[in-house]
Amino acid sequence: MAAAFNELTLSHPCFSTGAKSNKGRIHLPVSPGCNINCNFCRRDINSGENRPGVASAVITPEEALEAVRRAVERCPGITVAGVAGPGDALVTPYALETFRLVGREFPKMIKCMSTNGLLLPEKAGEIIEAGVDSLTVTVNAVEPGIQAEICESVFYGERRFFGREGAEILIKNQLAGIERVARAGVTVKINTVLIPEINAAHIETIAETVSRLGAKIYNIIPLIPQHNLAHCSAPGCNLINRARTDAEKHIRVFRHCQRCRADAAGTLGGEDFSKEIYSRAVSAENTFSHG
Ligand code: CLF
Ligand code: SF4
Repeated sequence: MAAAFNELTLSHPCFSTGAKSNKGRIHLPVSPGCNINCNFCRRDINSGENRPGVASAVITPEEALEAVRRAVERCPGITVAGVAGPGDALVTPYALETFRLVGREFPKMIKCMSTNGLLLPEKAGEIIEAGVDSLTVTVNAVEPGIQAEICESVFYGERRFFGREGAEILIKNQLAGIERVARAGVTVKINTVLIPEINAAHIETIAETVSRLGAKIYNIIPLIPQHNLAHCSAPGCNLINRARTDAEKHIRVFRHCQRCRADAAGTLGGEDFSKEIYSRAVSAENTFSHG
């Protein structure tokens, strides 16, 4: 049985809506590939950048289990084992395999998965069966015209779909998948990358839509302009606050996002000890893609 939302607000650092939680998470970088092309995404394997989509290496589910063992020993406050990239968690079977392994050895550990949601409808049963407690879906638009400006193409059913056609498939699958897993009792969080020139006026519509489908909490991640959206601006505090206020009319809003790497370990904003777990040197360049 997945942990209930109220329980997660006390024990999961990305679900606490009030003061910053003193609980921590370890990200297990087991998911190498992705099936969509977000215009702001620049996945990479390196040690120096502090942002989503980056890990020092991709590891196997067995190595991930070993990483959880080391993390719990190093920091007993680690309550969450998360898979957030560097690619999409549902493209390969490794994330779900990892959760099965972790769940057997650490039954109290919260299992947290992040996905773009393209494969959510067909993988929902497996996600529920693997005991995933919290699922983050990155929804950057619910209007195909807006999504087409954010996501260049979608690879689905052995074909690549571009622009509006791909956006329609992605949105349809995200929304159907969110509803299905939320109904099964999995706590759903939504991430939206806030892009001032593209989706800033659309945040309230996204929040209202996902809340209606059962999502419990919403996280607005400010764009770091890079890759094909390098010409866009990083949102300032006023715009971020306005977007949060718009969203909050419909759904609870999480405000402490650290735009984590895919192999982050520790408490949010606290010391990151992933270098001890994954043997890499960290020099925190703060750039970004998704979360
Ligand atoms: Fe990781 Fe994401 Fe789970 Fe948290 S992060 S998979 S929900 S355990 Fe958290 Fe990091 Fe922000 Fe993500 S601060 S990028 S929202
Ligand atoms: Fe894939 Fe996430 Fe990058 Fe988008 S941001 S292309 S979903 S890895």
